[in-house]
Amino acid sequence: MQIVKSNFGNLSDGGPIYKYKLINDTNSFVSIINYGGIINEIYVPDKDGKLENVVISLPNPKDYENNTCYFGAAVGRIAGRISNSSFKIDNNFYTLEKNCGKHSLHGGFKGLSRVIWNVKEINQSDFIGVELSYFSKDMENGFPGNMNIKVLYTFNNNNELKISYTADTDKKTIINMTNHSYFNLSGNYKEDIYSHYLTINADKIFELDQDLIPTGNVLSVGGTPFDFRKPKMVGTGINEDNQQLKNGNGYDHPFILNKDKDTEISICDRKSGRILEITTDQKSVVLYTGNSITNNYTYFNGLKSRDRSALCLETQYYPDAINQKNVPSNILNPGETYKASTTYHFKII
Ligand code: FUC
Repeated sequence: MQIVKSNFGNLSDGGPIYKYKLINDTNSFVSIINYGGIINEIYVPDKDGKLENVVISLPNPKDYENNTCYFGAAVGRIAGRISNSSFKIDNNFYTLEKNCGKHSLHGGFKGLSRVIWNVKEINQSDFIGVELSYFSKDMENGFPGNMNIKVLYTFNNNNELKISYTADTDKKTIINMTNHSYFNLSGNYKEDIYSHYLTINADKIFELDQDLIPTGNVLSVGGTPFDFRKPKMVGTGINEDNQQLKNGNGYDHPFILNKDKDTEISICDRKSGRILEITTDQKSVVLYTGNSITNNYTYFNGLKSRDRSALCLETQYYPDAINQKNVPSNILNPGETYKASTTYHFKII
């Protein structure tokens, strides 16, 4: 296994960006860049051993700078929306940037997905990796607390990519991180994602309003297009006449994981034979079917971007928890360490 560091190009202010390619002994690889902690590419084999890219990948740093899709990024301090861009801890009110109508999305305009991270390469006998670290100042983007934030990406010879997040603070604050990779297992986006079989071990989802903010109600998936408890094609119910799907313009919903199986989320593309199994210590996953990718981007292989060309499975704590009455809030106190991890295991049928 080896790590290959290369120049990935420059940001619009001229700053150089580097790519760290984690290559295992089967030649599968995962590339991470120091801008936004972005996973730039994941090459894993299909059933005939052909290595192809299974995530949306843009060719240079400037493309990532200008995108509003958070392609591949480490998202924080808070993944998803904070309703009305405000929250309260004890008697302190905090106001955030409104970058999604009146709400705050994915940590604000210049959240963790748009900063430069320090990188430490890690070479162990059974895995390789990069540890990204970033010091986020008190009140950066409106969030309290000086925070030391780390994201560790490791890759091994079983094609397991593990992402582990840790953070500490010197003031009561909130944090909820995720990775925003867009998966398409067909390889280089040959096929759309409607024929991917998806399994999510979740009996319930959070109901969302038209702004995609949780209403406080929990809905059972049984008999609805949200039932992925047995493998089902993503396209099967996506166009059903369902108010929740209308609100999201497709799937853009937090599933409450049952937490009674090791692998709670999986996708399978039967044609290529690729399977992705996801295990996480987080309580929920947002399934986002790339409903508003638009045609504004060009992927690494020259293909024009398009809606629904890939899907995200954003493992995380419950969205908008600090403002939701019926879920425990996710306050991090000084002296405590925030910890979250998710493993993406790429396999063949
Ligand atoms: C997901 C969605 C949002 C948004 C963003 C880019 O996390 O929940 O609706 O489009 O990605």
